Amino acid sequence: METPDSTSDHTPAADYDIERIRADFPILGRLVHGFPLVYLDSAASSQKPYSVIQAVDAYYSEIHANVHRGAHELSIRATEAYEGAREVVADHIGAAPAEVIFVRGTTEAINLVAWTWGAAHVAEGDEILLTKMEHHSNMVPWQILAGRAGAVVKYVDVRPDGSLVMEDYDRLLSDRTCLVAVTHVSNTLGVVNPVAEIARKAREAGAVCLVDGAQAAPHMQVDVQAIGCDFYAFSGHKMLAPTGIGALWGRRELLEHMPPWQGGGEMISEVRLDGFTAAPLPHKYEAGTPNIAGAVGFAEAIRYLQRTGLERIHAWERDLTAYALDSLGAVEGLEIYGPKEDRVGVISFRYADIHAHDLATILDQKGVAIRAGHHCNQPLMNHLGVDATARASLYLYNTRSEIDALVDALGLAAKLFGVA
Ligand code: C6P
Repeated sequence: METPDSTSDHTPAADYDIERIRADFPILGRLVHGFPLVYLDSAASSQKPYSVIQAVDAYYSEIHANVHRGAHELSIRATEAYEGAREVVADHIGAAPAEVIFVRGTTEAINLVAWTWGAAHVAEGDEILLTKMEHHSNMVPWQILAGRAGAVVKYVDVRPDGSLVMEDYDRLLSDRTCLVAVTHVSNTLGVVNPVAEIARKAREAGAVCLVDGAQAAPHMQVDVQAIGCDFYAFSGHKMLAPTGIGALWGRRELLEHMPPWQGGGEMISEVRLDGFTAAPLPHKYEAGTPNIAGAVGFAEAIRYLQRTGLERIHAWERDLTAYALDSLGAVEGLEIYGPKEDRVGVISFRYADIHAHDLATILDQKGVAIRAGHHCNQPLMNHLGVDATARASLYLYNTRSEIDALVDALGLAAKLFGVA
C-alpha cells in the first residue's frame, strides 16, 4: 500500500474531483451538533447522491404503478423501469438478468439460498464450511439450516492480522462439504479474502460456494464469472442505493432447480386448486409486489459508481485508507485490527481503556459519525478477545481532512478519559 506524504486532500488519484463528488451528496453539507458532518460509517450504510434521490423521486412523480400486471401506460413504464434496473445490476457484475433476483439486501439473499437450495440439498451429516469472520447474516441462516437438516457447521480460522488461515480451509474442505460460504470483504477487519481461490477449491471438492459481497460490491468491480462462485449476495444501501433493495446472483442451473421460497403473486405461471407452476427465472423467487423504486434507485447508484469509475474510486480509497492507518497508528494507545495490505477502508480500533460506545458518543459530539459494537460479528469479537470495537469506514466521498477531524476528536476523548 502506498503511503501518503502530506496532509492535504491531494492524492495520487489526481483526476478525482473530490469537491464535485462531495457536492453530489446533499447530506454531507449538514451540521451535526454544530460541527460539519464527518460521516465515517458507510460500511453500515452509505449516503446517497442527488441522482439516486432524484431517480426515486422521478419514478414516484411520473411513472409509479404496479409491475408485470397492468396493460396501462404507467404499469408498462414501471415494468420497464424495474426490469431495466435488473439489466443494469446484472451487467455490472457480469451476469445475465434472469440470474439476478431482487431482494431486500444481503441478509435476505443468503436466507433465500439457505431456505431453497439448502432445504433441497443439505442432509444429515453434510458439512457447511464458514469462516470465523462471517457476519451474523452469513452464519445464523446456515446454523438454522444445519439444525433442521442435522448437518455440521465448521469454521475456518482467522490469523491475528485478519487474514484467513487457508491451510485450515484446505484441511476442513472435504467430500462431506456441501457448501462453502465466505465473505468477500470483512465488515470488521476490512480484509479482502481470496474468494476466487476459495470458490475454485470448493468446486473441485464438489461443494457449492456462496460469497457475501456486502462490503465488496461498494468498493470494487465484481465479476461473478471471474470469481467462479455459485451465489453472490450484496446490498444496495451500502453502495449509494436506497435501503430495502439488494441482489442475489445465482448460477442459472442452480436457480432453475431450487424450489421456490415465498409463495404468492408474481412468482407463479399458473395456480390450480391442486397446486401451482412456478414462474420462470428470475420471478420464481420474487413473490409479491417488489421494491420497484428501490430497484430504480439501485440502477442509478450503479450508474453513478460507473460514471465516477470504480478504478478511480478504488485508488482514492486506497490512498485514504493508507493515510487513515498512518494517522490512527500514530495515536499512542490506539490499536488497529485487520491487515495493512489487501484491505478496504473499514478500520476497527480500540483506544486505551475507553469503551467503543463511549468513544463513538464523544466523537458524535464533534460531528464525527463512527460505529461501535460487535458489528454483527460476535464470534469474531470473541476470537479477537474483545467485546466491541470502534469502526471508521471510508467511502468515495471521504477526505484526509475528515481523517484529521477523527484524530482531533480522539484527542477530546483522551482528555475526557484522562488518557496520558
Ligand atoms: N453490515 C455493518 O457492518 P444487510 O443488513 O442485509 O444489508 O447486510 C448484512 C451484511 C452481510 N454481510 C456483511 C459482510 C455485512 O457487513 C452486512 C451488514 C453492517 O455495519 C450492518 S451490521
